[in-house]
Amino acid sequence: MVRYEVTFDATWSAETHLHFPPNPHFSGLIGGTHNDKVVFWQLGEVASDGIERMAESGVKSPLDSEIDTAARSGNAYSLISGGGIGRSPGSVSTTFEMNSSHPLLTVVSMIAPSPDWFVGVSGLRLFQDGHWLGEAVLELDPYDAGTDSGVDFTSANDDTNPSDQITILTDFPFEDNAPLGTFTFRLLCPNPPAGDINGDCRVDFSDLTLLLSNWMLDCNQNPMNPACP
Ligand SMILES: [Ca+2]
Ligand SMILES: [Ca+2]
Ligand SMILES: [Ca+2]
Repeated sequence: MVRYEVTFDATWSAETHLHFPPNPHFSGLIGGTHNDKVVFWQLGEVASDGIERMAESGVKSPLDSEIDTAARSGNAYSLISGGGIGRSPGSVSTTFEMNSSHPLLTVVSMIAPSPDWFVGVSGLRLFQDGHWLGEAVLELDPYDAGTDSGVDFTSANDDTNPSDQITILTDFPFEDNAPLGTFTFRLLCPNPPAGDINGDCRVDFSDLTLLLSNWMLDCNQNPMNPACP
């Protein structure tokens, strides 16, 4: 089992986007860690009830129940549930646990106010080639859940029935094609093994490279070397 921290840095602002609503915010982070036998949402597919409710109202239920159901069948491991961003631009972090039989991660947040727009990631793999990624940074595009037909941030509710596919929003009001922020996933390593110089919880050639780059370094002779204080 390992622990990761996710930081949602929202950059969405009047500087990054031509159309920017009053009271810009993001709903609380919600998602889970899982294996490849389960998908909670996907571009080109129809949204689940949980994704519809999250994208339209910013609520965590019933998406949390969908993740819980997957956990009871062994396909999900942990729930990711964090705070929102009360005003964009802004930032929020939370931590969660994963294991190597559940190497994927899904997490979402509603763009607010909006009809059914959200940011998120689906099935991001953090365990690759036998080891955990020390850090992963993802740019966040705006997605349309396909469950409400409103076209502007504060459009009245207009249920899309039957639902359309989930798509990337590239037209009004996101025709700038600028990301709304980033998710940064960072492996937490409270007890690093001896020799783990870059703090990714394992000792390998990248640590050796750092060690050799500083080998016999004399900071009196080379005070400008980045390894010197
Ligand atoms: Ca829509
Ligand atoms: Ca709807
Ligand atoms: Ca290391």
